[in-house]
Amino acid sequence: MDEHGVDPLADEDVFRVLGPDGRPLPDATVPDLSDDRFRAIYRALVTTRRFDERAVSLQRQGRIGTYAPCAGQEASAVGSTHALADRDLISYQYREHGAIVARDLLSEYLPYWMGHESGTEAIAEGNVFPLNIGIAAHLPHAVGAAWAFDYRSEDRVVAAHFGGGATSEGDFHEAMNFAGVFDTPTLFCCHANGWAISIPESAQTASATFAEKAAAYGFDGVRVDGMDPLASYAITREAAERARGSADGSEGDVSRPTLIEFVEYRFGAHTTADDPTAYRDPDDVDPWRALDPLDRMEAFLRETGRIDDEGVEAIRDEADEVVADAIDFAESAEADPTDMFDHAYAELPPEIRRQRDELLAAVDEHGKEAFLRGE
Ligand SMILES: Cc1ncc(C[n+]2csc(CCOP(=O)(O)OP(=O)(O)O)c2C)c(N)n1
Repeated sequence: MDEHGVDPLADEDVFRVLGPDGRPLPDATVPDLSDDRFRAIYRALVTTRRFDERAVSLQRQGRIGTYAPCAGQEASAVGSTHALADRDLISYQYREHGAIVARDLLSEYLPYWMGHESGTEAIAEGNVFPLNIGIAAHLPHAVGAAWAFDYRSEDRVVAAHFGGGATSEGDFHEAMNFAGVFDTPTLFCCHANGWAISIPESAQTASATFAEKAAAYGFDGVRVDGMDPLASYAITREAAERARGSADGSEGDVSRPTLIEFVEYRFGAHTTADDPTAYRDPDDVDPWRALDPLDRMEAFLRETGRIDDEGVEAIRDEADEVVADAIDFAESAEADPTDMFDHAYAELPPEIRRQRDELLAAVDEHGKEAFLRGE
């Protein structure tokens, strides 16, 4: 181990490809990917981290709303998304920004955090459901979408992301039960990041692991080092094959869901409205920094001759550029106060229509600018 000390997952039964130092473990199988794909995973990790740093800074400047940082959790979102096909659907909570980066949707997405509903509308084009703040409320919808894919014989799976705290919600259990009974092609991606705001995992569940909850619903639960991008890739790939019903290629295979517990750690605050020093010692974070996914992936690429100083520099520059472009794009988005009525209903219910008409009349009277925040 390095200067940070003991590997926090040393005694945990988690699937890993890379050791904490980024070297493949002696008995691990490194996923069979092209050099470009390995570098693309690294690029997405670096871009996600850069986005995260800039997003927190933008919030502090009043340029975006409340934001949920993801530093430390990039590998699970990026690695799992690389293991899916583009046609597969992603339904996420609010912290798995790496999935959006891996789908190359950052510019389309960022406007959401600036209050533009167009942000969530645009990512739908890339097969990503809108983010979900009502904890676990997206899970029955994700299972419903997976069921629909199965019903229509479409070869598509759904990766549904959520935190450990979400497993205490009824929606989680209903979704898991339905998926188990009806064999929906769903990957339940549980991000065990240590906390649900200020509640530690030890106070969240009496189960030894989140993964073992899957047994109650009759399907597999697996635990993986969620700060290892290649392990996150491999385990998701396997789960996606099982969901497609082609795990071992044998005829008659049925599609099965999987619960994947990504064991990881949230380095930063729950959101920009949170102060983690109120409930945890800053020193608690340190051991987890030794598992930083960016360092491990960079070390892996260097060790295997897939990248050098110049390559790393180029990827960092590219990440800065992608994020800067996304911010420019988002800040140039035209705001319309009536947007908030547009995307929830195909047809507005009478009461909502009345509210919209009232707003339109007020906009007519006072001008649009009166309803938009000034610079
Ligand atoms: C139904 C519901 N209850 C409570 C909240 C308030 N809340 C927002 S985030 C959060 C914690 C969620 O923790 P977890 O699912 O572990 O995800 P994490 O934030 O750690 O990524 C809570 C309780 C909410 N958004 N929705």
